[in-house]
Amino acid sequence: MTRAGAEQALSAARRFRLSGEPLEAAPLGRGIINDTFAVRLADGRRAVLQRVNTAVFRDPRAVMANIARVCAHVGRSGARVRVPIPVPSRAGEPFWDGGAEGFWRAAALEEGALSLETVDGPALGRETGRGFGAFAAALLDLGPPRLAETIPGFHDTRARLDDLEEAVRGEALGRSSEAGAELAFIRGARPSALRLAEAFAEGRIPERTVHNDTKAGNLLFDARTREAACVVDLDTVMPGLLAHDFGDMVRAAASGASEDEPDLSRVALRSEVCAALAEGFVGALAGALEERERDSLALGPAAIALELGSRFLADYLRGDAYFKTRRPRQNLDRCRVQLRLAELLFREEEPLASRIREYSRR
Ligand code: GN1
Ligand code: MG
Repeated sequence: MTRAGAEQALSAARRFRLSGEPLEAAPLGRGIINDTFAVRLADGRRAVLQRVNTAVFRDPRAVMANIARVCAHVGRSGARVRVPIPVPSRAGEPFWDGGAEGFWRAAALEEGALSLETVDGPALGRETGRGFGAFAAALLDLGPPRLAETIPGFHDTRARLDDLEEAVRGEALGRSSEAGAELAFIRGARPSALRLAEAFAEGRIPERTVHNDTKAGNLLFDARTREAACVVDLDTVMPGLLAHDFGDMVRAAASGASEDEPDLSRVALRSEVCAALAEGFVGALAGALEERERDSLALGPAAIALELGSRFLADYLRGDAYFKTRRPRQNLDRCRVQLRLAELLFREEEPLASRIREYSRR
């Protein structure tokens, strides 16, 4: 799927009931799936226009139906975190399906809310945990029907690891010779990474409705107070485990390094940031966590890091078809960062588990 440009975003913007005439569009954020733009309007406001990647989200209407239910529910819940306010299309739908021009949606851009891609210390870590925790807490009582699984098996770690093996078997580009050490690490860590999935398969922890993509860039902060303000990028909101949200959040924020850092010596683990993320997350879910679910949280970070590392590697072997890349070997670098993190996060599991127990007694 080729990327949409600013011109396309501008013409899509005209299909929505925005508060003013769209004047100018510019790329926004660092998502590696959808195309996101900020569109300046004649009345001085800005809107967020997004083209949904329909190669990834095969049923974008189901995605939008999930999001509508989740936003309505979180909005009513009194949660101390917001969700985006969608802008309807001229036809009154929560999206504009332009066929070959793409599947688009629009939302008001929150001025004064910032995306802080890196969690720069414990204070922001606590707020990140609190924001995502408050979102998860607000969804604990979302009634039936179950949300659509818009990407089946999204955090099915076993299926993700198996898919990597399939990519290795089907290899046509000769790239796996570059990734011998990575493959060996993933195979060796498989049993440890699968403990979370096993706890779920054996009925020891419940399914919840979760965000599934809790990197810090998907939470907006109040620019003045640095409080968590708004949870965005709700495409993958669907059934899953609290440990997935906790895990993805920690693996994404634990090191201050960027996700494609080629110099692995810069990928360190900041234990105090991990603890702060846990403190915020567990605090926001206070009382709702049963012992076994609480204890499952610490299994999330390393499992998700290994899973994502496998996804990056599988995509690299297949010629970079899924995640957007800007340079050769970017997905291999991304894979290496996640594997380094997985290694560090496995070691952090016990200390983190005991912190979580401590915070949940408060
Ligand atoms: C993708 O869309 P974005 O950039 O927020 C991916 C996540 C990964 C993340 C890694 C639908 O998220 O699972 O954790 O990249 N989303 C999808 O940066 O695959
Ligand atoms: Mg996303």
